Amino acid sequence: MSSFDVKYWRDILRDVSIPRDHPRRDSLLTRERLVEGFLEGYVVPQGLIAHGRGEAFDYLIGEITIEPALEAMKAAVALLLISRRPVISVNGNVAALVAEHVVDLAREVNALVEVNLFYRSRSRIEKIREIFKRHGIEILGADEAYECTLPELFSERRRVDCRGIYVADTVLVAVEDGDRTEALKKMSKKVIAVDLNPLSRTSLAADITIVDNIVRAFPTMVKIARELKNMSKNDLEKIVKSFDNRANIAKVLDHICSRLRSIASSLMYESEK
Ligand code: PTJ
Repeated sequence: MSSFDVKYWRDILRDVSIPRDHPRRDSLLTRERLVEGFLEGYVVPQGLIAHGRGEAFDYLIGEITIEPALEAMKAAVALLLISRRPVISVNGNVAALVAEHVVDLAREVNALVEVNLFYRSRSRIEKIREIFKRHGIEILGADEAYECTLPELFSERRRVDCRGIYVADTVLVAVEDGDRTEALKKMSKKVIAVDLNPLSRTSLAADITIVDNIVRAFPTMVKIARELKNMSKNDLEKIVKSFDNRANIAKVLDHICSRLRSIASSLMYESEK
C-alpha cells in the first residue's frame, strides 16, 4: 500500500475554491481549516469525524449561539476569573480552529494553556506548541520533565503537566471524549466543557457545559471576559452559584425539540396546501 500522499490532496484543495456566495461557505471554510491541520499532521483523522458529529448537532441547534449557551459562557467566564489556577486544555481540533481566541481568552482570565491529546505523539505536540508560539504564548504539556499522571484514567489523556492541569482548580476542555472530565471531577476540579452534543458524557459530567460550536464560543467568551473582568469577586461568585448545568442542558434540548417541531409543522402545512 502506498503512503498517504499529502501533495496529491493539497493540489486538489488548491484547485477547488469555495464560491463566495455558497450558502454553507463558513461551514466549508471551517472544514478546510481542519483538513489543513490534518495535512500538517497535528489534527488526527478521528478529529475530522468528531467535527462531523459536532456539525450534525450544530445543524439541529440552527448554527447559532443560543441563549442557554450564552448563560453557560457567562458562568464559565465568571468561574475562570475567580479560579486560582485555571487551565485551558487544547487538542488538535482546538488548535486548528480557535488557537488565536484561546490565547486571547487565556490572557483575559489569566489562565494557562496546556496541550492534552487523546492520540498523543511527540510530533503532534511540537506542531501544536509551534502554533501557540506563533500566537505569542508558550503552552504547558510539551515538556516531559514536568509530566504528572491523572489517577483512574488509562488513555494518553492521563499525562498532564504537573504545573498545569494537575494542580488546576478549574479546567476548560473542548471537543473531547468523556473519560477525562470524569477523572478531573474525581480530583475535585471544576470542569467547563465546550461540546455541541448536549448528551455526551463530557457534557453531562461537566460543571458548566457550553453547547455551542467552538468557532463561535471562544470569540464570544473573550468578549464576555472583557465585560466581566472588572466585576467584584462577590458578584462573579453569584453568577457561578446561580448557574444550574442540568437545567441549562434541559433548555438546550427544549430548544432543539421546539425548533424541530416548528420545522415539522411548516413542512406539514406546505404538504397539505
Ligand atoms: O486531538 P486529539 O488526539 O486529542 O483527539 C481529539 C478527538 C476529537 C479525536 C477526540 O477528543 C475524540 O474522539 O472526541 P469525541 O469522542 O469524538 O468527542 C468530541 C465531541 O466534541 C463530540 O461530542 C462532538 O459533538 C463535539 N464537537 C465536535 N466538533 C465540535 C464539537 N463541539 C464544539 N465545537 C465543535 N466544532
